[in-house]
Amino acid sequence: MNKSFFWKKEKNQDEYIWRYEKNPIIDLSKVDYWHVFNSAIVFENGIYHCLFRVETKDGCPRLVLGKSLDGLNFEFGEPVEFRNSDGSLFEYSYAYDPRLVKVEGRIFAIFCADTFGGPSIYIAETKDYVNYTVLPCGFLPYNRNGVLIPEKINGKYFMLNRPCSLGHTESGEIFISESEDLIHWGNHKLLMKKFEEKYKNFWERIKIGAGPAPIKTKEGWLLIYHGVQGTCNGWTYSIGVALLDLKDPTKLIAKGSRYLMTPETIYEKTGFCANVLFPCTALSDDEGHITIYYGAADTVVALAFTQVDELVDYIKKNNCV
Ligand code: M1P
Repeated sequence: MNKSFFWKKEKNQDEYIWRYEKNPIIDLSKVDYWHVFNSAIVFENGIYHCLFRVETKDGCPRLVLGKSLDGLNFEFGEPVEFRNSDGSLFEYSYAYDPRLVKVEGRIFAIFCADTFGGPSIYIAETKDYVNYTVLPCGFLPYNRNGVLIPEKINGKYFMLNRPCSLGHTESGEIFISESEDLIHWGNHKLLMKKFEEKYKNFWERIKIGAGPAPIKTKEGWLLIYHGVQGTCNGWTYSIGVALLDLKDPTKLIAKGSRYLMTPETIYEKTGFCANVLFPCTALSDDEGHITIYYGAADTVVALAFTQVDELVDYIKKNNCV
């Protein structure tokens, strides 16, 4: 029998999403990194394969390999040595916020890296979760929060992305772009807006960005994303959910006007960058269980559990589309 990924039903009656009681799952005193947070994980044949977003002790964002048998205790490997298709070393200044997505049997890491003085979206293919070959860059700078829809639709790949500015982007909304070869991207469309006065969704007033690969459900592609609100003490990153049309993911069909989860615990409210929830992974199965791995306060990795039905119900009750 196939082992299932780690998921726990420990919710209170009125909760749509519930945190793992032993969060955070990474003990920074046991790793040689400053922080380990917004990370990508895939569960395959009983093994969790991971690309950790770390900050080294000189403050540089890097992607590091990781592996686990229980989804909680991870073995850290080496920093990823990305290669170009001719075998040469892929040179970049920094890399962060990975997502791992399988599309028709091929495995892709989508991440943000800087090769020309600012961030853009890169795609790298792997067959073993260790060796990664980077495709030619298909997105102009500056762009972040790239994630693929995990299926080709009408022969095309679709990438959610968030054009941005060079620094700590002051504003941003989610676009969707299409490609036949993962290299040439076009037909860019604005998919999802942030705050709109008529909906009073102030929690996402500053900017939004796609999270993990959308999950296929009967109701549509379930998109978990982050939304940012400005305060006197800086920005607060919360988690929201939306549904995209199954046959045409460029169509937003529903979106929650309220956040699903906002920083509440000590490990979310304090850290290197306080009040940040940043989901990069959502494992899901045929029974509708969902385990989200999210970065907390740009410092550690934490887990939250939910179910497809809960999220669809939540979106429908709070829909603002
Ligand atoms: O510090 C909070 C987050 O800021 C950026 O996210 P975004 O581009 O959506 O604003 C990223 O640097 C992210 O890694 C970080 O967690």
